[in-house]
Formats: sequence, structure tokens, C-alpha cells
Amino acid sequence: MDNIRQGIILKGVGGFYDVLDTAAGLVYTCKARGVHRKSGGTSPLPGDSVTFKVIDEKDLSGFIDEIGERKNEFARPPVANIDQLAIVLAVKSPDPDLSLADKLLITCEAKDISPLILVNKVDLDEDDITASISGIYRKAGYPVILISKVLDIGYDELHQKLKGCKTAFAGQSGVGKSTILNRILNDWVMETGEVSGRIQRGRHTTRHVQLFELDVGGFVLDTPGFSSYTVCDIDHTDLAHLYPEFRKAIGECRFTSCSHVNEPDCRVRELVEKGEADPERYNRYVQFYKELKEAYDNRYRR
Ligand SMILES: Nc1nc2c(ncn2[C@@H]2O[C@H](COP(=O)(O)OP(=O)(O)OP(=O)(O)O)[C@@H](O)[C@H]2O)c(=O)[nH]1
Ligand SMILES: [Mg+2]
Ligand SMILES: [Zn+2]
Repeated sequence: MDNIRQGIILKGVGGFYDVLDTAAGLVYTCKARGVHRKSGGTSPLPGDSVTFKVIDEKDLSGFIDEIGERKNEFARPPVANIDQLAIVLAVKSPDPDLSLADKLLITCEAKDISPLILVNKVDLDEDDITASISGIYRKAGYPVILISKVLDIGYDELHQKLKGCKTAFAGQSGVGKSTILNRILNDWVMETGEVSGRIQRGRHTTRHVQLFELDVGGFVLDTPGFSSYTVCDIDHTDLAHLYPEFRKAIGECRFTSCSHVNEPDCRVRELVEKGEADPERYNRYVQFYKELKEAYDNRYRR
């Protein structure tokens, strides 16, 4: 039928959803009456792929018919189908919280999201901190982009990396997420997304998750979430698998159940000793492992 369309939910406020008709490039305001979910769950989320029925072409209204299967979903912030997480670190002010970065990377690995490390404020570099942070994450196999508003570098590289993905931004307060996002909104967001985008401009806090369509295809997400994060919903025995630089060694240890914390003949620890894996990332692994194991033991202790 002609009035059934394919779309993507850009945002949802008070039972109304902005749905982008991906073929026409128009945004419809939709209710979610009698929505049928293919993959369980309850309500539509920003980021969802949906089919919707147009009620009125003139005032661009409709209702959501069906929600497509989700690749991933989050409760806080409420969003679905994230492809890429841009993890923003500042070389200074604030000092980089690499523990938070590692936790976000673990979440990416667990939820099938491609991480992208943005090392921001490189104009404030001292003691080669830029090289040291980018070295740690490149060595682990992750893409790293160096950015500075002051030097005006890194933005074009970032633009290319956003192509075709739904990208969210994460990181400590003050690292420069809003600064980077404002640059993106001003330079690379499509007219369609701008209808609602214009309202947000110049504002540094957002209460609702919102997706903006990019000129190169794909979306960026404005969301205040993902800034303080705890590793959860991960089995401590799976944790090492979420470190790409450890993977080749797992299974080669003397004990098949090796936790890579203190067992003899551990190939993961050998990698660290040989300098093939970053010792600080390994130390944080040990700490997360202990936290997860303790939570697990407490849950099952009687
Ligand atoms: N020197 C320098 N300062 C920057 C750069 N990018 C952002 N800043 C400054 O860093 C401060 C914080 O930037 P924001 O963009 O507000 O940081 P944020 O990550 O959005 O912070 P929250 O919204 O609190 O999470 C501002 O004063 C920016 O002007 C940069 O590349 N170099
Ligand atoms: Mg901000
Ligand atoms: Zn081991």
C-alpha cells in the first residue's frame, strides 16, 4: 500500500515520535498506537527502524505500524541500533579517565558497536600525552582521531568516519563532546534533520535523545548519557574476550578456565610482559574482572 512507509525514529517525546521517511527525506510526527514488535520489548526508541502509515500528508502525521528488529538497545540513554560510539578523551582539563574509556570499549565489544577514540584538545598537549593515549588504543586495534578546536584539526577525518553509521558520543564532562557535536550540527547535518535541529543549537544540554541525519549518510546522536558508566551485564568469564588485543592468546593458557589474573603459564600476561599489550589496560582488566567476579559471587552466595 502506498501510504505505508519505511522510516527511522529520530526522537520521541510524550508519546509522539519524529519519524524520518528515509526515501522522501521528510519527517512525520507519529503516534505509536497498537505497535507490533518483531523482537519483543515494549515501546519504540530513537534509532528504531519502523514502518509507519501516513494519516495526513499535509501536516505530516502518521502512526507507527511495526518496529524492526534491533541490533542493540540501551535503557540509559534510551536508544536503539547504535553502530558506532565515539569515545571522547581530552589530553588535559579534564585529565583523561582511561578507566571510563575501557569500560565504554567493553560495552562496544559486547553490544556489537564499532568504537572510535577521539583524543580532543591536542592543542593542550604536554609530556607527549597525546602520543601516549593514542598509542595505547591504536595498539589495542582501535581507530584514533586527534582533534582540536583551537588548531582546527581532525574534523574532516571525523566527518568521513561518521559516514553511514548511527554514532553516539560518550565521555567525561568537559572533554568537548558538545563542541564537537555543534561543529557537526552546523556543518554536516541535512536540512531535514535541521527542522528540529535548529532548536537545539547553542544549547549545551539535551534532555531527549535525538538523531540528526548527516550529509554523508548516517546519523549522529545528541544524548547526555554514556558519561559515567559501570561495566554490567557482563559475565566475568567473558571479559577477556572483550579485549581485542587479548583474544589471540585466550585458549593458549595452561588452564582452559584461566582468568588471566594470577594463574601460571598465562599467555595473556605473557603478552603484557612482552610489551604486546598495554600493561595499564591489563591492570584495569584485572580490576574490572575482580569487580565483576565479586558481584557474581555476592549474587550467588547464600
Ligand atoms: N583548548 C581546547 N579547549 C576545548 C577544545 N574543545 C572544547 N574545548 C573546551 O572545553 C570545554 C568543555 O567543552 P564541552 O564541549 O562543553 O564539553 P562536554 O564534553 O560537552 O561537557 P559536558 O556537557 O559537561 O559533558 C569548553 O570550554 C570548550 O570550549 C579544544 O579542542 N581545545
Ligand atoms: Mg556537553
Ligand atoms: Zn590466561
